[in-house]
Amino acid sequence: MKITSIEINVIEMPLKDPFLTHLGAVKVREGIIIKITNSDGVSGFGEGVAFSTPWYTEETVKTSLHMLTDFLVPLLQKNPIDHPAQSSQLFSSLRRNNMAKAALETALWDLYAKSTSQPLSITLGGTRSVVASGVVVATDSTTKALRQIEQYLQEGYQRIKVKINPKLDYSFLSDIRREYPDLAIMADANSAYTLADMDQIKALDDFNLMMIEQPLSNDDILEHALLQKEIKTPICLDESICSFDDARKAIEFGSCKVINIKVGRVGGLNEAKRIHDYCFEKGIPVWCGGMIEFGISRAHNISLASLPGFSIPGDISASNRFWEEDIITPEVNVQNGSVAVPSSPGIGFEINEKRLQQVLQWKDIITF
Ligand code: OSB
Ligand code: MG
Repeated sequence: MKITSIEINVIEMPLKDPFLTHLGAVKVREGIIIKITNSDGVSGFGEGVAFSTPWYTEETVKTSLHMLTDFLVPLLQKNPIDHPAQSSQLFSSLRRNNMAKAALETALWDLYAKSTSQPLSITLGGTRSVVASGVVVATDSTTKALRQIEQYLQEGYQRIKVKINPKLDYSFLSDIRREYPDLAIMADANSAYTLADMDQIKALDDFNLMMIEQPLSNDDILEHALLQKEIKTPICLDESICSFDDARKAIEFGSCKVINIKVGRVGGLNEAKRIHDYCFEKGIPVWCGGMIEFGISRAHNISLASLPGFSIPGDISASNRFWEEDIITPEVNVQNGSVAVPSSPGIGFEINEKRLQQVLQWKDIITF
């Protein structure tokens, strides 16, 4: 892979509606779009999914830029690679900063797939031509949640995830269950509970949830195992799983029955695939998590979710779930509850240059 330049773009776009969790509201999304070009003039794209503030993980847009410009890009300049998997090896000499690493690594995968004229899904070992779509409702109002669920079901989404916390759980979920007795619902707590809330969490077994996502601390594996022994609802881990080893330990300890794989959180597609392969072998279902992302990360998620172990609809929603206009063309669309996996080389979507320029805040080009 003879790299000639790496372009780093910082963009910013307002969400159509604020995204509310117990940790705060996201109203405007900043993000990083990476473009890596090779000596044949082929470009691969990646997206940095850290937020402006460290509310979900410790990374931010600024820490990502620091890691990219001061460490990760220089590592690639000094160490030419032949395959994207070698970049995860290279980046492992730097601790964590997984979203910054994934921004570059995913761009290398797109570039590699394009330079071998293969769809990224095939390069990764994908087997599906469509992936099932799910969507997230993130509001603290039951009325709004019911209205949004109705709209999303009309749009065809196959499952709904709702954000919960100790002040918004039992009666919120029973109102939703009453309206939709058969709906595939999962609840995401984003670490809002502790083991002291055991009885309150146990009560949620009443709602036949597909799973409860990350009820306990963001960095915990042990206490989730204690909790899983006490509740019927399967636990899904999100924040706690930042690497293959985290996934292996969580499964060995019985801390979860499902894993949400996010490419950014685990440092790239190579690690995401390793986690997928391990879970597939162990019979642990996985699904692809969302990050309120723009089209580039959305596209990488679609290719990843085409792997056989992604047996549960992920946070794979249409571009119009969050954005008036996305930065890719065509936009991601949901049809009959699914998104088509592209069959053209790489991620299978082009950059919408006009839209990118409209939302661009800052840009740097590093030549090799
Ligand atoms: O906890 O899964 C989460 C969005 C941003 C940060 C964390 C989470 C989320 C979501 C996914 O819930 C929303 C989406 O992009 O579909
Ligand atoms: Mg989550």
